Amino acid sequence: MKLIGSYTSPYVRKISVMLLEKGIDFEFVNDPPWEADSRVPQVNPLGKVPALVTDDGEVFFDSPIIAQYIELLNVSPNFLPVDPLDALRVRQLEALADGVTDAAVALVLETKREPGKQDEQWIIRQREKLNRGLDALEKHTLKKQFLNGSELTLADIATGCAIGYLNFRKVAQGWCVERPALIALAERLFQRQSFARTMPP
Ligand SMILES: N[C@@H](CCC(=O)N[C@@H](CS)C(=O)NCC(=O)O)C(=O)O
Repeated sequence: MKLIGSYTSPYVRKISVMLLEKGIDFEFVNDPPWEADSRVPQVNPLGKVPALVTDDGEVFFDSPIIAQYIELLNVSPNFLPVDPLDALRVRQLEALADGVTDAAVALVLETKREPGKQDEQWIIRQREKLNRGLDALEKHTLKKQFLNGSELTLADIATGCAIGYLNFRKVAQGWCVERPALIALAERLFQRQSFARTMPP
């Protein structure tokens, strides 16, 4: 299978980490979607990465759908609980972590605009989402090794990628203040080979 993405995308990293953790072979195709000659729109009409192309040529996007496809391959370790409602709860936390990433990406894009053209209200709104999202993740992580207990799940992988992106883009430098459980989780995750090998350049 081919994973089309860029080295800096936190959503692509989420999928790379899953594949590496499971030991699934894949070809990484570096195709940053912001480049004028990007071929991503030919694969994903939305022009976004990640996109996954299976060996049969079927295409899946976006990252939660790709994650579900990878889980369907039944390669251990599983990153979703067997019980459907428990699995949905993990997916809810994945959506929360992805939402933190969405707010961080929006902040990065907005603050790249000339100072006079930046929308202050929009920036405040994204910061609020980011902070509320991190607070909720902190609450879920408290007194646990991982978000769902003692097993690594998709929720942890998405959270690690969200925090990794905050660190990489320095978009919320104080994210760790009063969030000790998230700091411990991030340290635990970043020690894993899958996270070390997918650090943004
Ligand atoms: N919800 C999507 C978000 C994907 C996304 O926004 N990727 C960014 C890269 S970090 C992208 O491709 N942006 C290009 C664009 O929006 O045109 C997912 O989880 O896959």
